[in-house]
Amino acid sequence: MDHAAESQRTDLMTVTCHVLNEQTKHPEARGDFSILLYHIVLGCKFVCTAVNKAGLAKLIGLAGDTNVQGEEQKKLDVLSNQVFVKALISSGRTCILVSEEDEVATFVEPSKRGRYCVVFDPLDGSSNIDCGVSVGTIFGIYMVKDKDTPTLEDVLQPGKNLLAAGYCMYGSSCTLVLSTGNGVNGFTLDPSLGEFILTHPDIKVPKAGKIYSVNEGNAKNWDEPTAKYVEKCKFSKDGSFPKTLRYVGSMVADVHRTLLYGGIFLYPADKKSPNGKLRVLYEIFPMSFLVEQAGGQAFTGKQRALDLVPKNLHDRSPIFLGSYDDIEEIKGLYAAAEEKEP
Ligand code: FDP
Repeated sequence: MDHAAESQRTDLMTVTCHVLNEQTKHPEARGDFSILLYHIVLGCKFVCTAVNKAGLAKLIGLAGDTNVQGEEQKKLDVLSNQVFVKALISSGRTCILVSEEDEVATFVEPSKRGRYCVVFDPLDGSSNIDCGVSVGTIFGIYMVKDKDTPTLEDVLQPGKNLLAAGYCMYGSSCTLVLSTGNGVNGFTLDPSLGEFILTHPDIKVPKAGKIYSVNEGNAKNWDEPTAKYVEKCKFSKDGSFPKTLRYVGSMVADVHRTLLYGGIFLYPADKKSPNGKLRVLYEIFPMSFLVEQAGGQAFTGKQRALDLVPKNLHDRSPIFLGSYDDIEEIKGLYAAAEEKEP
């Protein structure tokens, strides 16, 4: 990239303009989807500001502390959830909300109802907040079948039915990555403008990668295909270089790196957690949607991740996602293990 030329660019494309441009490709569109995304972006900006201040919490009384007025302050994940729930309901375009923070789904009251269901994790990776590691918001959007009679079936849909998905990473910069089913684009928040600017158009995950990303502390409980794969990453027998290990432990950061640099992110099943750790609806589906839209693959160990049909809102599944070729390899190992089974 020619950085000198980039710094002189004046044709800045904001995420709002980008979404409106996309809308013009659908003459029947009424702008509801653009309004919904505008509210999601607003929630992301709010959470970004809150996360940036997290390090000052002890000093100025944020997150779980008592402020100068003696009021109890909310923890960042609780605060983020409330911000998103309010932003989504006030868009007037949502019908059902499923949040990682809430045990049950929120059915929006009829007077504020719209056609969209949003599944989201308002602050994923929040165990990393106190040490300043990147965290993020993950979201997916479905269309309700009948907005007058919404049911849980409207959100217990396979990931392949998602209309859009994205995440916002609160890291060294604040980055929004979005797909409306027509490729993947990345936007970086310009804090002086308060706008997300298109900085990573048409993201494509490299076909093969040199990085593997997994919590190796769980290795003693892995199944054979996962163990074999990771062994191969380190001690390849075909003369290829060993892969590099990178694991932040914050899904948004690990998936973001995988999208940009390629490689594989794994959160497999293990003996202690036979369904893995990550949640299907608001972690696995949106990330798998983005990875597929960027030319990669997402696999559960048994099937394409986006074909899963969740039974419950907070279901979990093992997940392997990333570069096309790397996922082919792990698929091969699982297929071989299945053939061996009596
Ligand atoms: P966290 O527990 O910090 O909220 O699902 C949540 C998540 O983080 C993911 O963001 C991350 O990929 C994963 O858990 C990390 O799990 P391990 O600590 O078991 O590696």
